[in-house]
Amino acid sequence: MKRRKFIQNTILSGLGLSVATALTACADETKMTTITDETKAVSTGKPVIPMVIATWNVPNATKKAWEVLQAGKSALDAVEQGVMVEEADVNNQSVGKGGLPDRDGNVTLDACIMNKEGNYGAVVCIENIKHPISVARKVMEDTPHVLLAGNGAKQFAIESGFTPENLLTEASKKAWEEWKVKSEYKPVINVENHDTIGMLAIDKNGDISGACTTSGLSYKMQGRVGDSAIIGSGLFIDNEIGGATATGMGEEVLKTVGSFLIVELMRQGKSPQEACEEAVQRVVKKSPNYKDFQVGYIAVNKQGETGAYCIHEWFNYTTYQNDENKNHKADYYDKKK
Ligand code: SD4
Repeated sequence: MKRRKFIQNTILSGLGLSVATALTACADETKMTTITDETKAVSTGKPVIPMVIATWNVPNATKKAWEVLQAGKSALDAVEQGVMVEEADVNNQSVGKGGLPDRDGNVTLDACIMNKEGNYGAVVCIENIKHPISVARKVMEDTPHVLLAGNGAKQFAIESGFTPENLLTEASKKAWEEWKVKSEYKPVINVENHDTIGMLAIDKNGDISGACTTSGLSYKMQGRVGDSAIIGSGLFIDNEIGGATATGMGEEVLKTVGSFLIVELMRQGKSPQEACEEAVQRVVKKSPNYKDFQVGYIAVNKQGETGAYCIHEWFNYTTYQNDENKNHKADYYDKKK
């Protein structure tokens, strides 16, 4: 099933009731590549690198990252430039410019990046900057800190040469205005639509990096920060082992430190697929209301073997590996409907 269908099937919560129409309208048919059958871990026995894996159906982003890797650049460059493609795409209403705003109409973005040395940089609740991932990289490389928030993050970005701009597009403003009619926050959540872009890459040297970028939960409370930019939750990389990244209900990912958990499970010998499944099961076990939200993980180990798993059907992800840019449907937990 295509992302459009996933969106149509989604019963959006009180946090984003009217988003369905907006997201359906914005879904770009040209980007819909074939979603293959549910895939378990790609187990090849021998390293399949370089490679790129990203949450959701983002062939333009994985293609960009792949090209960067083919040019002999680092995995860090690849994931930054890869997710920038989605940040710049105004039709993607969950990331960067065009992201859906918080309940007061502010587009606030979270992003983080992690390199092969285990260094990390992040920005949360940053406004007016189209490429938070690049600001996150600058935090990592140019400051003594790892995480800048809100105005401080924006100020740093401007001082670093980023140009502030309005990120609220007409389409997102319209969706927000429609949502405001009811402004329901009551969490009657079913499966929210999540389009956070988490990307992991392994370069020709076998080194791993990752990036994660989002506008977070639409119509969230002002100041709300999700999992995406928080180390260990939305993203974690250990160059000796592998990496993992998350999409979905950030509060649930945070409570189980999902990406760190997956990397640690791989360290203990689990495959990326087994590790993603166990991390999802951890969420399910801790949250009696797991039927009301989605969490999806992707992971890769040092050999380039991949895994993906989610709670509810229709989370998909994209890999660029073996010269092939491919979308896959992830296997899922809640099969008893
Ligand atoms: C968050 N994990 O802020 C993100 C939401 C998401 O597309 O995946 N949005 O909780």
